[in-house]
Amino acid sequence: MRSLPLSQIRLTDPFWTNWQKTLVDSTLPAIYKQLEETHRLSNFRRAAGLEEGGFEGKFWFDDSDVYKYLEAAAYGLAIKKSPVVRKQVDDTISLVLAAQQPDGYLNTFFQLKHPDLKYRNLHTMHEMYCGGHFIEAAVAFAESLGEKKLLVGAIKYADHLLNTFGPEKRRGYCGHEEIELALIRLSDVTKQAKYRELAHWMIEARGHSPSPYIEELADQESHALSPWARGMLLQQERYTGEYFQDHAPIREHDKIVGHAVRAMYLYIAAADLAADAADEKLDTALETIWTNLVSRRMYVTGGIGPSSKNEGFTEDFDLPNLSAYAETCAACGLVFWGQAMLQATANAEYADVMERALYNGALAGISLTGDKFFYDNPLESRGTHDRTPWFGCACCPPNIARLIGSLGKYVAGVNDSAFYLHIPVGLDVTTRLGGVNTKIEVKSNYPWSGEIEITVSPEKPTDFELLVRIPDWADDVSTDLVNSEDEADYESGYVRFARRWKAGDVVKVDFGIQPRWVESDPRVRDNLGRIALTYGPLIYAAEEHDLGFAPQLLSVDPELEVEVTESDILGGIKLLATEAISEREDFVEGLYAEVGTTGVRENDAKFIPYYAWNNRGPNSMQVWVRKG
Ligand code: FUB
Ligand code: ZN
Repeated sequence: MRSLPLSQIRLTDPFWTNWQKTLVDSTLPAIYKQLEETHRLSNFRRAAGLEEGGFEGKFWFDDSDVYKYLEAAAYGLAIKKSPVVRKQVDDTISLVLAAQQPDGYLNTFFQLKHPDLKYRNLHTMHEMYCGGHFIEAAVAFAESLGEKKLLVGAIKYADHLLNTFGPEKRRGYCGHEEIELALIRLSDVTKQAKYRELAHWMIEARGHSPSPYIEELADQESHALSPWARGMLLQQERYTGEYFQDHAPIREHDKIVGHAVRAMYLYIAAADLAADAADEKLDTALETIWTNLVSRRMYVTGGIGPSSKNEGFTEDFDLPNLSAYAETCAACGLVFWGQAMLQATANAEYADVMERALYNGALAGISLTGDKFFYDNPLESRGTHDRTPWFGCACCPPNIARLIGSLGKYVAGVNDSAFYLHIPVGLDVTTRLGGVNTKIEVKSNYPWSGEIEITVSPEKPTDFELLVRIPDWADDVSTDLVNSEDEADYESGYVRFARRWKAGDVVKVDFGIQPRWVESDPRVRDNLGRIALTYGPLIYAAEEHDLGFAPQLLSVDPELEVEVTESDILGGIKLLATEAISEREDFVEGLYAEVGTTGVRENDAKFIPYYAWNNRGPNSMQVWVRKG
């Protein structure tokens, strides 16, 4: 199964069309402004010789933010014309190409600051990570807009890599995975196998002892760029490599470890390797890692990587709420990896996770206004968290931007004889099915309503399968193939209609969205005695703004009715409300007293979607509330 080219799919439901409009009108200009103000664009000007000065900025991978912005802008411009974004993008592309060396190398940190140290500190310095994002931006322009200017530079860059690394050349791979998946995308768009081969070789090279990173430590001069890295590389002077997923050859990985974003990006590329070689051992390894992640190490929001220490994974069931790191990039990465696994298997379980991460853990990373961002996404706040316009390490803003822009790639999939609706958003698609040009229109007001209507219009009657995912949370689904006696069957989490279609055939599906309380595996100690409220794909949270007091004081009874009401707050969310008890904060006896001293009162507790929290300023918030 493959995703649809963005030129063939348009999202039409109010929820996502609003986010995509916000992307073009607000997010992209806001990110561009930050790129300029934080010298990220000046670095390119300086490397191009258009301006005097050296590298400015806190991080050696600042270039990657410029590329991720470009990638998001390519998607945005395919959705909506904007002369402002167009001009900013054209200027940026010119700068990037002007900064590239004649031999294809491009990295403003090294060009401006350490020209003699290129590729000598692969473990920390992110050169190929930046290059990977350069390639992804170029591919996005080629695929979404048919513009190849940046692609010419990206090919030159990839050829430079091919001349430097590989089986007969140097054994080297980047400490932050990304180049692998980017080379695969480049292969797809150029139809040149050599880029995919290099990507696959890098995945295979990883995790074998001795790691090239150990040898790099002996290079005093390049090691001086990242003296702190010694502690990450060596534990009691022993190399473990887990942080970079360099701890074992890929087929021996049996759980998710290390830095979360790195892991996601590696396994996206590995899914391609597995599919390419029909490699059962690798399939099994990927399934095992995935299962470990989603059944023991993922927040209910689809956030992943609980710890700020390694920006990544710790132990099974270690999912603290208040200190959750759950980086926005990691949730985006989970959507991306979920899609790669889904395309390889057509198993709806991957789409369940994609949907969870998309509507919750990833989307919480951006404000409703599109110009403020979260880096970490806790499931509880005591009023100290607040989205900001930018970060010193600014990976998250352009990552959520590129996900929103490219959403059409994640919600549906096709092969020659089947159309898959993974996430029931509203959309218009024109594609070839059963050898015939076919229009598919999905009318939907998801996630606020579970009722959708699919109209299928092939140019002439044709046979193909229409598959609609039954979400894991849906327990009362009805389907209706209007004016037909044809039966549907079920396959790997999808309801399937396999038949001859003619223009105007209609399928109606009702996913029966109702508020539902969920609980966790008791081994997640932080959630013991707690429950979380959901509505379709959305995880809800209680915020002090709606309660008038901190949600930590609440206790709710899951047996009581949850009322659903339309609202015009927070962009028109559905509010959920239930009767609840809360402790009064009028404890006057000192710090400790007899049980029963604390008074309680009855409240009407309102809940809002988690993604929409902190849009009315900082305040206390909780996803897992006490069960009373
Ligand atoms: O290192 C590049 C990016 O910055 C990572 O993906 C994020 O976790 C942050 O460290
Ligand atoms: Zn990030």
